[in-house]
Amino acid sequence: MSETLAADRRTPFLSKPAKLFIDGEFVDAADGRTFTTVDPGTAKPLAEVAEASAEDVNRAVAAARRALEGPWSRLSPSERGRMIHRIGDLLAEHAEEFAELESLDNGKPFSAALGVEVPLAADMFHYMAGAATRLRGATMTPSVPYMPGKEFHAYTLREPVGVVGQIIPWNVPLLMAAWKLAPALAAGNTVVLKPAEQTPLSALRLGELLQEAGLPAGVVNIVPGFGETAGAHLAQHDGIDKIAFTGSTEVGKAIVRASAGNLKRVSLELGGKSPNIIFADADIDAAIEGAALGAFYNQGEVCSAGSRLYVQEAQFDRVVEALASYASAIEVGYGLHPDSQMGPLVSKEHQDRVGAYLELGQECGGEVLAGGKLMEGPGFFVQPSVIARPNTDHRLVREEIFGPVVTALPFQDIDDLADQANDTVYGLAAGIWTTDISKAHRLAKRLKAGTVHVNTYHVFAAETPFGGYKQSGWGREKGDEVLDHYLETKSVIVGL
Ligand code: TXE
Repeated sequence: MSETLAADRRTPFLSKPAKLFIDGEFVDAADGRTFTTVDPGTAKPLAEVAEASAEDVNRAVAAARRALEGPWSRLSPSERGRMIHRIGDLLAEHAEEFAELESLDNGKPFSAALGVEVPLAADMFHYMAGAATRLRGATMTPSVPYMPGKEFHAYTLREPVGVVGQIIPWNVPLLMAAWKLAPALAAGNTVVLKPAEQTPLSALRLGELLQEAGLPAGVVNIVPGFGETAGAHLAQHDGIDKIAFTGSTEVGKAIVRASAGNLKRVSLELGGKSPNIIFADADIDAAIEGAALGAFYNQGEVCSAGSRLYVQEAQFDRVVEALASYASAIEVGYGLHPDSQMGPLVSKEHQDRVGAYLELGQECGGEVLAGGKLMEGPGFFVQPSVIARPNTDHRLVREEIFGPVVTALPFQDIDDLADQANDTVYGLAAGIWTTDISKAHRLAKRLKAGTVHVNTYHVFAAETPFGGYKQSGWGREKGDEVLDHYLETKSVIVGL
């Protein structure tokens, strides 16, 4: 696990102080405080970052309010759309630099950031640029029974919700920023964005690109800081009209409580424990690849990870043995090392959390077929792990682990499977592998999940709405649905 990429090849962004981005300027925290982020591949300090306090959040909210009522509201939708498109272009132009920052800050392989996440982030801005000019209301001819003989014409206006607070996690930091910012801007809102304390760097570098794209000062403000301070203050702030959150279900519930003060609008994208289901009639080799991708992409630190694998009994042994071999062959290493296929987990704290789950592997009633242990440091590495036939009510099967750990269970038929697959408090995603089209569609309908993949997994295109049933959240990100979270509807009724 040698560390590569010499310091002199690193982005110059890392040699500058990482400051808050408020009202179009990079500034120190009001109280001068900073915090240290850690490179999870080496456990060494990576950057010193200004730490937003409540006072800084207040400044950011005030700047966003001024921008909302100022030049931003006077731009035409097409001018706004062009700026958003330009952000996508700039991201694509700086793809390598962003991939490097993501890898250093989060630990993920550079190749995944460069090949998957930065392009998806750029795409999200490109897609939403078009949405800015497609925000449409409707027209109606109301019938009013208590005003006989009167005629009316009515129409709806779609207007920005206002000042939006956005709180994002550390697993795919840049993409989460893009999923949040692009629709909010397309709909004409202004934003205060709080990146996760573990991974603030790509959002701050994105702040520079926002300036370069010509976004007026205060339209987007970026306030790195901690959840209990900056995040909690944003969630309860009376100056915030809407809060969008991605993170744990537990904190999602805290956001709902905190938002009650001014009844701000809330959208939540929370945890998951998604079933990936392989029928005996599937293209088994493709399904094994899909099971591995679903379980191990991004070290398993994906809310929609296919962390519960269900395989029809006749193919169970073949699939889990192949998956175990796949897991054992994964090259786990430093994110910037060209051979690395899986990086470290994001932090020591998270490695300990996943390690505690792995210890349960011995007492879950099943068999650990691959991995099952933490790896030697200094970084926060974990073995990709496959656990076959655990007890179905064991914590390993029921709780979100958010690491490279998959449980595999057999099933007999579609009825037994649908019940097992839906037996969870979550409902974010699912996968179905079969060559029987009717079975795929029938099951897709029965699964209680916001995204169902058929003969594929982890497709995150900008067009498809993403979000959860049950405790996986409220509302949808991406697609056209996300715009509803960022727009109010006003009915205008005219007596003729
Ligand atoms: O998440 P948190 P953590 C799940 C996953 C993981 C677990 C814990 O299971 O193991 O959550 O991770 C901010 N008010 N997911 O503790 O705390 C915080 O600063 C306002 C799933 O890192 O939810 C960060 O910006 N904000 C998930 C963001 O919330 C608060 C992605 C997420 O952190 C806050 C991440 C508060 N009181 C973890 N407390 C997914 N759905 O993708 C924290 N934050």
